[in-house]
Amino acid sequence: MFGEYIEGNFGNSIPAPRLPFAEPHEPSVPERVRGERRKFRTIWISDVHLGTKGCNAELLIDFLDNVDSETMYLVGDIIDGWRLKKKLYWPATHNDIVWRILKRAKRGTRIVYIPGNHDEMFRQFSGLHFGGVEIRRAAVHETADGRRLMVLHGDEFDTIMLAHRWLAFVGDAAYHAMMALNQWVNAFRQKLGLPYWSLSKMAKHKVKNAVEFISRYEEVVARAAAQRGVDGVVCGHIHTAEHRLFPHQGKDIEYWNDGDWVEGCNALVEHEDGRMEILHWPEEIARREQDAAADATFEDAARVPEAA
Ligand SMILES: [Mn+2]
Repeated sequence: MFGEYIEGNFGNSIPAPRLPFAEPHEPSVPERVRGERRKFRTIWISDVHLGTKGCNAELLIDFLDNVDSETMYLVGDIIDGWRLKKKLYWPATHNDIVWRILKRAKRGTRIVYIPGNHDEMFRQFSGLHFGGVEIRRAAVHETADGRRLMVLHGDEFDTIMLAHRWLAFVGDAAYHAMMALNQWVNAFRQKLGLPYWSLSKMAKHKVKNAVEFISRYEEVVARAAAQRGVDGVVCGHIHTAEHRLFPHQGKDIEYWNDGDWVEGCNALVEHEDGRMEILHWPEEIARREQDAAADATFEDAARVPEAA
């Protein structure tokens, strides 16, 4: 399904265009250096939605200033072109994020940008490099322990999901038709002196809430990965960080969603040994602050005997 995007020659390289917001000389929020950055083999982030008020730029700046990796995947919906087309909203902090990403590329991090549906205007540049950022339609990532993971934004499955929704709707219409038929049949049965016959069990199939939708989406994406013969998939798009395993022909297909920077503020990381983990950044900040407070208390306690 994505073969034409994944394989092929991506060796082209042309100079970066001068976008109005790209690469200012200094960011408005200076880079913070708190000792060593947490180093990972790989980092995946997506659904940042720069150019919208929903984007949690401050938390993402904090994240970028505290972590480092050999490779970083930007898994789509980084810039919200849809919203920007309607109204230009571009605060300095959003510029700071672009600055930090380009700076990482310069420092030697391999950056792979896989545009999503909100930044689909960059999809036309697939296969090209801009300022050290490689633009791809999809990618296959190999983990340190040799697992092959398909990386894509995930809107590719919207049509399939819409078909599911249409099927659900047809099911719904059929259900209502059967309920009408049920009434008619029962009126007839009553005349013949037969007992009431119910279709109430059908109601069980009428589950169409968000949880069901997300669960089905995860399954559809994992199945597509299984069909491509890879060990798993990393995507974004539905703003729900998650790790699930789907059994397929005697092995488990990994489903990873790196979440978003609108609500959850999550990132997916791969450690040096190939182990993967979803980071919930607000929790990481809380832990860091607790540790700092504990250290301060310890230092205070250590000072007491000297003072006495
Ligand atoms: Mn999307």
